[in-house]
Amino acid sequence: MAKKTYDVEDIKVLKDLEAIRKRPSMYIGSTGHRGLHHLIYEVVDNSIDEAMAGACSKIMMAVHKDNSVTVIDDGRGIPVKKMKKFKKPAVEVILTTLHSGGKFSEDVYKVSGGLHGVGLSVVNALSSKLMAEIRRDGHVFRQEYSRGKPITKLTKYGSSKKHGTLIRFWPDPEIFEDINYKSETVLKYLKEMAYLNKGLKIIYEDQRHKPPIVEEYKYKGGIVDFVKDLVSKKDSLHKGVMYFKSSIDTNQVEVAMKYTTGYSENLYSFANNIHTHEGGTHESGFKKALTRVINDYARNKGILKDKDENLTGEDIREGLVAILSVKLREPQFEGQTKTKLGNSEMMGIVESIVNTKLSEYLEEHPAHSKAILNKTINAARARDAAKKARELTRKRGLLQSSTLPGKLADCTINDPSISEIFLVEGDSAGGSCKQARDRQFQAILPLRGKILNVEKSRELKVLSSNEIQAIITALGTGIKDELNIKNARYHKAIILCDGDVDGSHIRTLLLTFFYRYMRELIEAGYVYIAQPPLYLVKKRKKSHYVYSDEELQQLLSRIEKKGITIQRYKGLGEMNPEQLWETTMDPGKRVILRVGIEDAISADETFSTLMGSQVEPRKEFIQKRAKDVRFLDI
Ligand code: 0RA
Repeated sequence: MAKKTYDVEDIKVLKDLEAIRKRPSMYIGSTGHRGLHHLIYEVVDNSIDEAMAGACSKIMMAVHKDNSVTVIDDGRGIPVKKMKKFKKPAVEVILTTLHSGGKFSEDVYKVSGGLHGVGLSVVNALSSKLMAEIRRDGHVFRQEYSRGKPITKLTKYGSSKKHGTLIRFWPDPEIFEDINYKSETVLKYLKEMAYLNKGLKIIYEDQRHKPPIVEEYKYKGGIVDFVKDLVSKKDSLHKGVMYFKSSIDTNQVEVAMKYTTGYSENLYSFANNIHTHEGGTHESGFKKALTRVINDYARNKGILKDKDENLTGEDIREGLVAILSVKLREPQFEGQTKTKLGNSEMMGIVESIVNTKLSEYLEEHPAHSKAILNKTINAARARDAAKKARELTRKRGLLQSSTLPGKLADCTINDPSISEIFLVEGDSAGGSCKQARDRQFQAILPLRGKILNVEKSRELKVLSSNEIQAIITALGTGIKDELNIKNARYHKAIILCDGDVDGSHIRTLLLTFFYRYMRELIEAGYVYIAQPPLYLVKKRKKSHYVYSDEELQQLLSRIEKKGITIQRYKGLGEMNPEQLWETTMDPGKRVILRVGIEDAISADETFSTLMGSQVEPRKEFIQKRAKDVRFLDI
């Protein structure tokens, strides 16, 4: 009888393993960049669970030279006792059975549901090798696996008074398209975890660099520090950070928020430390309460009169930076990327807590309240004006394609699917492009200087900018809710800027505009970035275009350097029309990058940091990213 149970359990393990390796995306979302990083999140989430249970104060992680990853925590250590049912140590069961982690502990809050919480067995199955080392019950234990199967027994090594878990895994190149971890992605996640778990120390070491990149995060202020960080590049509307924390039964709600003088809304919500990108019930509850409290306050103080309409949620959230973090026992995650909280009870819970706490705050801080109300009322007026302006422009047909902008050199063919438009930095480069193009299917729209930063301006101002009107009209789709992709006049909108820092700034301004006003265009895959060459290398009669610094280094190391000349193109204007055609516009030879939103959220965050109102952080970002073309394929 006992033997039979053993077989059944063993078969289940093999089945789980096969299922995970056959369809990895079902468990980790993808086998690309996101899926690869998900392995780290999965392991660290387990350590975070220990921290939430009050059993862990420090997490260390390292990315090694071979892209293997070690995560060490000082938690209780994965249990090692033999389990009767499985005839195996608990750790082996946890590392080889789907969704088994939760069953071993009574901890109240668990990262579970959604893509997070699929369990360590998924990481194990998708790793060419995995090593677990556990300190608990006075000993050190170790076991090794390959592609999910144990290759050693759990072995006791000497004694130790410490407790904790070490997991090292080697992501399987048979599964992942690319096994290179990206420090930036990992650090962003670790920093977020440190903010959400007040006082938890998280140390990161990237050993692929010489010397290694080391970062350490620990925040005494928790999400208050998070908000301070988010507003550090922006201008504040009031002093301090509004903060409150409260619970109903076992449901915890924590909020930190602050208003900036800007116009965008940045609300980040979390449930059991999982970033709920798609929002959900907790976010709805927060928004409802915020709208109600501000309106009530405005009426009580006589700022809104009986005849006045209520302020809208959108007006009230203008310039707001907020972190909403909830903890609940059995979170349910829904939505396309499983990042939308579904527990219906959370709506009322968050609403009621925010109602009470925020009203108290406003009463206690009249100066802040006044500043917030002023801003909100201005936002309402601007929204009203924008609506009227939009109606007017619509009436005049400005946002439709009836009157094409004067600067546009349109193509002659009338088939959008093979037509393209180049949005070109500067009038002079625009002129060269007009001469160089194939006028049958290539249209040129020159743009003067820097276009408006849409992150820093309200809609009314954005829509009254000439350059932006020209873009909208030329593309023909309309914007925002009224965008109709079927009306696109070109299926390729190609951004063409200089290869310098200014050029990359203009390119980002354009992308921000597309992201905020014409997102569907990006989603449809209609937005592209042109790649003009950076250098022209000549040797005797042969010339060679070079598109990046790395390529130049490679070329120079290959060829005899005597008798060569290198010309660096500072701007598009330095190329004559033939060169421009040959290198950048000829569909037979050019390379263009399609701008995709694989992850709309990281794009949003990228644009928010980039477009904040203080100049310095922005510069730093651009220079760091300027050469990294792949980032544009967000
Ligand atoms: C199951 C039960 C307990 C802890 C863990 C798993 C655990 C897993 C990981 C993964 C990385 N670090 C970890 N730390 C702990 C509870 C153990 C107990 O009650 O003693």
